[in-house]
Amino acid sequence: MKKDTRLILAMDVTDRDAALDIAEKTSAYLDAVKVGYPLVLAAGVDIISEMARFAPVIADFKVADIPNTDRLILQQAYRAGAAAVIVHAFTGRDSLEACVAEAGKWRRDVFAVTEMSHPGATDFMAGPAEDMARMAADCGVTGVVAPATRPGRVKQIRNIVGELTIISPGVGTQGGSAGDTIRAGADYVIVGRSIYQSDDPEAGAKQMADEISSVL
Ligand code: NUP
Repeated sequence: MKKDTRLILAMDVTDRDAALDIAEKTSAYLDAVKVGYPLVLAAGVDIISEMARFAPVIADFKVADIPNTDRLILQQAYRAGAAAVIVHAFTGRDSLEACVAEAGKWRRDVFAVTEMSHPGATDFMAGPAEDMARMAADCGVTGVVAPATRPGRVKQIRNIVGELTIISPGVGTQGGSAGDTIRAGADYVIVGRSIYQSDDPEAGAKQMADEISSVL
């Protein structure tokens, strides 16, 4: 994944043509586009290769199963053209190792979720998040997902994962700031609604990319 604008667009748009149109218009400002269940369930798995014409695709499937099922899911995501897949870390070491092994076979990336960005993440996930980050780094993931809504936590997770890539959702609509998140140690911010729901997604993406570059 290139490290240019450090902006990843979360494309949770459920209309295939609208999603492709927004991807085309914003691609100059994106290092990657993230697709998840909303778009893939609406448009079919081929949307991954269609999106990949505009930017590398991160498949946000938050994979959380036994090792064999995880492996089969990652295989399908990579076969469909995903450059990276997001998986959960809470399922434990054997599941995560299976994901890392599958990613290695395809020479693609895999990111593990540590602590999520929404308020409910503090109910259960925040407690073991640092242990999950440590385990994920030890298993050999490409990087981790850490919450832009809590830059202090991004900083703590950065201290644990060293040079690994941190991608951070929660900027914009969820309340996080792109500048604060990058300053806290994230490599990329993930932004969805505040770009794709704006009247001018291209201008929104440019503005976000400019905000990021102003703190680099
Ligand atoms: O902790 C997470 N928080 C989060 O928002 C992990 C995620 N993968 N996401 C995803 O990032 C979420 O599912 C959505 O696709 C995107 C954020 O979108 P938005 O809040 O900017 O619209």
